[in-house]
Amino acid sequence: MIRRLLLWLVLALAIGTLLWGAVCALFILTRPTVTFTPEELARPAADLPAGFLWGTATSAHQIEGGHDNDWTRFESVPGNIEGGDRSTVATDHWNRMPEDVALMKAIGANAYRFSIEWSRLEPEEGAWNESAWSRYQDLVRQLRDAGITPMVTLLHFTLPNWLADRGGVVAAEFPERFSRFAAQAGRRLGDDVELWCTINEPNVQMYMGYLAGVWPPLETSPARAASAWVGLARAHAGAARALRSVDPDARVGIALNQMTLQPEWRYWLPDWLTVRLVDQAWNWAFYDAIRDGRVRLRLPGASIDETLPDLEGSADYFGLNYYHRYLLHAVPGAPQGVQMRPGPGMQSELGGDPPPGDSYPEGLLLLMREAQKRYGLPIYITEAGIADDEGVMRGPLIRGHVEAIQRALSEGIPVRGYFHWTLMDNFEWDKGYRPRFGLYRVDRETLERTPAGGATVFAAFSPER
Ligand code: IFM
Repeated sequence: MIRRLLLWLVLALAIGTLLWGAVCALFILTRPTVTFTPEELARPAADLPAGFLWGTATSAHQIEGGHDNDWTRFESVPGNIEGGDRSTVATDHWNRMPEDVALMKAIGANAYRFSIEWSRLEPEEGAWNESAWSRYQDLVRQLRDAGITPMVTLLHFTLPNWLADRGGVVAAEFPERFSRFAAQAGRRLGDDVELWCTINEPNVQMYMGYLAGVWPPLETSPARAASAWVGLARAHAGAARALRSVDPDARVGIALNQMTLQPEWRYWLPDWLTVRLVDQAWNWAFYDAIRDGRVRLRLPGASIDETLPDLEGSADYFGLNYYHRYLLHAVPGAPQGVQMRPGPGMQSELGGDPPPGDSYPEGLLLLMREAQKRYGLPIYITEAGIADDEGVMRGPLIRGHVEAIQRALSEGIPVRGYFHWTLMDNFEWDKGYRPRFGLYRVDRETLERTPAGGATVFAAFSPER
């Protein structure tokens, strides 16, 4: 009797182990990893194809100075920004545009992604600031004269105060007001601008402002986060329609923050399931909604399933902002049930608690493959970079990104451009000026720009060299 029981027990254990192994193998096989060897990273990259956009990315609030918007109000509250830093002057780019265009040219950039500041252009509802519009028109002309293709972002986190006061991105009127702004931009800049990015990182704006509660409007409500998501999705759809109707050549997309997510324990099913859930919500839900015309998002504490026909087909390209890899571990009781930690790669100096993920250039290839599988759209890497004060990690990082791009191209994935974040050190939101992401180092006293570590590597890969 006992022997029989033991036999059954062993059998059950063996079958259980087999099943467990099969399920883990299924997850592992459906999410392959990739590692670039030191030799691959050291080899001189083959030339990027003709027409490949090789540039830098910035945002208005982080570099221009002289703003009056929801963020400047937020910055005025002690404790909101590390070191008490303010964006008042930023890098004074507003007054140094020709100098900064020359900096781009000097490192071989042939493209530039920047944002136009809504609060400057429409400081009061419906009142357009003509001189600010002409400053941007001028910038676009300077870029074109220098052989630099512009990509214009319409919303990069900051909102005019009049809109923030009425609820910001969750206000019912937000999508319509934003579409009107997009139409103005298309009319005024469309002759020289083809590439548009409606919104930068809607997933970050939703998470930081409405779930983590560390950016304006400092909320921590899943229900409000879900409304913010829908508001941003509607606003994107409206802006895409507006741009396409005033400028038939417009090519429109949205830049999503994407992360490589891996299980902390490779043979632990709950970690794989956590990876699945977070990956879908963070990396794919927004563009899936654009593909399907239906917003589906599951957050801990709220979920959305809403049909938005206008969204369908509202992107001509996939915009990918890439910085971090995280290892995820399912921990009941942890915030949102997940513990996140960086992998073993280069560590960004962005700081924070928990610390940001590590830099893992291979992840860029994995994300491009998945995006290609899901959407089949041309891909622009709309941002990628690292906070690196000494400038020793930036060069290797760029090499890794180029390797990822070359491999993607060789697999037939239509990668069309790479915008390194960022041209020069700038105002890094709640972290102030401490993290240095720039290909140019900015002296905080004199605002003088000098090439930083990584600038020569960036220049060496330029298709213009
Ligand atoms: O500085 C930010 C940018 O505004 C959005 N993407 C990430 C960058 C680095 O943290």
